[in-house]
Amino acid sequence: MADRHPTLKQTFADRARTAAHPLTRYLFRLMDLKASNLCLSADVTTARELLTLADKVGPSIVVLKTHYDLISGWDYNPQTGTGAKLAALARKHGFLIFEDRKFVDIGKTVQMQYTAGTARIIEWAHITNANIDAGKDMVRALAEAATKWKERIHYEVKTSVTVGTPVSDRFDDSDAQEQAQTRQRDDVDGRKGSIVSITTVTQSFEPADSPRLTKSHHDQGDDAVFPGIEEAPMDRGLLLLAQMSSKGCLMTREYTQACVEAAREHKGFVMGYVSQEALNSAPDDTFIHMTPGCKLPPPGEEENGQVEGDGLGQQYNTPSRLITICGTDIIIVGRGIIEAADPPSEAERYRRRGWKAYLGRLA
Ligand code: BMP
Repeated sequence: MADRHPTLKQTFADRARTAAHPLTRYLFRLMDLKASNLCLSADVTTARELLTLADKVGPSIVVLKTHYDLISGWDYNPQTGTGAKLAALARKHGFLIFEDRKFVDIGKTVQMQYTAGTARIIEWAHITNANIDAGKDMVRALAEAATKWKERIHYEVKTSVTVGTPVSDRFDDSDAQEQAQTRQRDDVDGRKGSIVSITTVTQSFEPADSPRLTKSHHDQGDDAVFPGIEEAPMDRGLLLLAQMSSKGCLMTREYTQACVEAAREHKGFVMGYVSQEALNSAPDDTFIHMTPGCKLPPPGEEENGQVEGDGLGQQYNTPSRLITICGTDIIIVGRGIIEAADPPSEAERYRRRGWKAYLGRLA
């Protein structure tokens, strides 16, 4: 861990003022507002379970992490499907959606996987992540795809097919040349042109988290917006998978360092890391860290006790260790919450422990 980096002693409210990425600034504000540094890894198997869990646990979390490809019955409709419904729940409860897609491929392929295909991840997930084993150009590729997407969602494609004399107030400056040509033709003919046809094709692209989309979920009561903060900005963010929690992970120090360099090169898109420790080391590093492999011993037992792995390579640390010693900002918890008898109250237990550890770190 980058010992004594100033961000380790800063409040989330302070970091909300200094973080480079707009979505990170928003997330820190959300954390401060909800007194939560908890991300739920919603690794359930059906869309129905996912939406129910998100609704029930939503009040305790600031990030909901998905693996859309392990969900059966995922509805791909961009307006009314599972992504749009999750986006509505995210607005209602005040959390961001993080699709744990771990992109790793050449730039062109990851662009397509991110923005197109069946899932259109960029439409509903505020955050996604990448393994940069393929080289850091793919981070630039994803950043460019996100920029294009953001431009496109406010963009209206207008195709105007005109013959004759256009009515001037229907056209903007870009049509001035065409109008001039029409006037020239009028002069040559010595007679007035007439409008034969004006066809305007308007295609609107609506973001999945547009307030207007919530209208389709009125029947579910999910059109509310979490009080105390505005809706999340339209920016999309990337986390770099810099270190993993699994036993025998092959990510070397050099690989992790390459992630740090790629993050610094793309501050406008990279929010931070999925890592096992804080990686901010340069004075102006303002990245956020999210850490999986987190579990509490059962209620009543010592929090700092050892928690066994899952027998399939997953290793666990307690919230206290990850936040206080390793310096992470957000703990990612899956089975620790999902498999509890009462997931919402177990999520609250994790939220309280996580927040206490954060306050302890500040002190
Ligand atoms: P659980 O808390 O149930 O072990 O789940 C951890 C979640 O975090 C899983 O979704 C897994 O894919 C993810 N994850 C991880 O466990 N370790 C990593 O290093 C990176 C991950 O994304």
